[in-house]
Amino acid sequence: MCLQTTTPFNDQRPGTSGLRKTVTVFQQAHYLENFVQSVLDCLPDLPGCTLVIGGDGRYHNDTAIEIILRMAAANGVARAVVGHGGIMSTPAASNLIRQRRALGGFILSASHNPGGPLGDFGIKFNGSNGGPATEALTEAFFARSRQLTTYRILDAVPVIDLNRLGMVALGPLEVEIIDSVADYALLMEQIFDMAAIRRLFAGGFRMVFDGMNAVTGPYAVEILENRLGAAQGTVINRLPLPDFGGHHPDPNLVHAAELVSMLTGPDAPDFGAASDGDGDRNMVLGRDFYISPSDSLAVLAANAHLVPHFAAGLFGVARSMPTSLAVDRVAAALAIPCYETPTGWKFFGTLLDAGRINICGEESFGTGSDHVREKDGLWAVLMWLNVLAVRKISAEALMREHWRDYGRNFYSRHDYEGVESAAADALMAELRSGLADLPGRILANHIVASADDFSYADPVDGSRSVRQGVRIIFKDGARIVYRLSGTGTSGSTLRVYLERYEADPARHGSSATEALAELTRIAAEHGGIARHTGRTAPDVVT
Ligand code: VG1
Ligand code: CO
Repeated sequence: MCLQTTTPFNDQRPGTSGLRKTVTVFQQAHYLENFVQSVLDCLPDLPGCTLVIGGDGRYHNDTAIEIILRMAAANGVARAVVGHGGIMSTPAASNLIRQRRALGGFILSASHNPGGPLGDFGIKFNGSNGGPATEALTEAFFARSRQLTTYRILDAVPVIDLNRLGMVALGPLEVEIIDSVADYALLMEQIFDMAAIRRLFAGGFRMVFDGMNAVTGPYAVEILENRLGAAQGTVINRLPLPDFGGHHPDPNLVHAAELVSMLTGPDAPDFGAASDGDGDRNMVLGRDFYISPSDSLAVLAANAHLVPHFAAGLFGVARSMPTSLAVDRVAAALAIPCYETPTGWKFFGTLLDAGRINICGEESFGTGSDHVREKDGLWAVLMWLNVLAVRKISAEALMREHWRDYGRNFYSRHDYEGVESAAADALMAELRSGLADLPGRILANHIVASADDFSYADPVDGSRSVRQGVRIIFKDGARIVYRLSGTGTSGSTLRVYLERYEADPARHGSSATEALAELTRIAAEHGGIARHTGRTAPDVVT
């Protein structure tokens, strides 16, 4: 046991989803150790507890796990449950924390950020409910990190071989290395109509799942190919690699270009899907047909009762504020509540725990339910497969039918990446200062109904979160939202979210780009995007 002296770092405030920095920052002496000790110091009941530890396999994963294990041992943790090879998807970790009644878990991932020695690394703590630490807790971690002068770590112990399944002792700590795929696959079998999906594949339904050389590959191979009978080779880029094979593991139209091209043309498979670095995101595609995450959330909510886990129906849904209002229309039709939360999965936790909602999602390719406390990429894909198997129609037909019944919320997100932070802050400050004058003003043809900086009071625990994004809501229901990303590691990323409702089925055929062209111009001009950032076009449009 060793009590190591250290000096605090001043930049360890977790963002939207954990602490994310470049690998080089994490490689500084004491950097990871300081953050881990700050987290451990904020946890009650640490002695004798169980912790789950795993990551998305990106560069620095093994080193970080070794450090966390030695620190857990020195801090009185009794048992650590670790994924085979140090690998565990975020939803699988959430499930294990719940199943093992662990005090919580460390998830090592920078999710959709690029990996490798020059890429990003991240660490996040999830609590005993399996969900990301609340904002109050992450603020406590940050406060502790600014005062930390010592940390505890076991020294002079051999390095554990994370590739050997079973139990091994690390000083007083029991380390259990497990195959996290098995537990996760079992959970999925309890939720879905596996027989119906098996029949779908047996009937010739073809799909491609892009693992993006990130964490989901092994889970997808086991569930889709081995248990559901999808053709061998359905899962591409299936091998988790420390640099994700040089790819950017962000499942969107830009970074999953290979999958998009495979889904194009008359001979393309029926269905395509991709997941991100840590397996919590999903993008789904029909043949020649892109499905926006907001639409996916809405259509899955509308058809959830076809899935055994939701056979009794939904009792509530939630979406993050920038996510489109498509799911609100489904909730209204079902006469169930729809909650609007700030961006980030941590805000769904209290609602899920309290049994107020059983499906929720974000526009950023995140969909999930009460089965775990994280968004879950493969779960969303299985939801689609289950619904398609029962409805016996194509993904495109299902979506078009949904628009016909509920109307279509045209939606798009524009990201301006790597903007100079001072410029991005100035843009947001200017937007905030102009909010009071907006209601009643006409921007192009649209009358502003309301404008604010979104704040949220958690209906379960009453905690408040402020400054969660500037929104301008027009009388016709159209919306523009501006916010800065909380997951980047250099400069700032400005996100602009655009949405417009169209009831008329005759107009549902246009592309989101066409339908949102006017709103895009208004957003650029009103935000002074070119003036502040020098950019005339976004880097990524989803
Ligand atoms: C982004 C998304 C947000 C998501 C978060 C973590 O955050 O917008 O919806 O919850 O990433 O997802 P931001 O602050 O960059 O907009 V993941 O898959 O990185 O754990
Ligand atoms: Co992720």
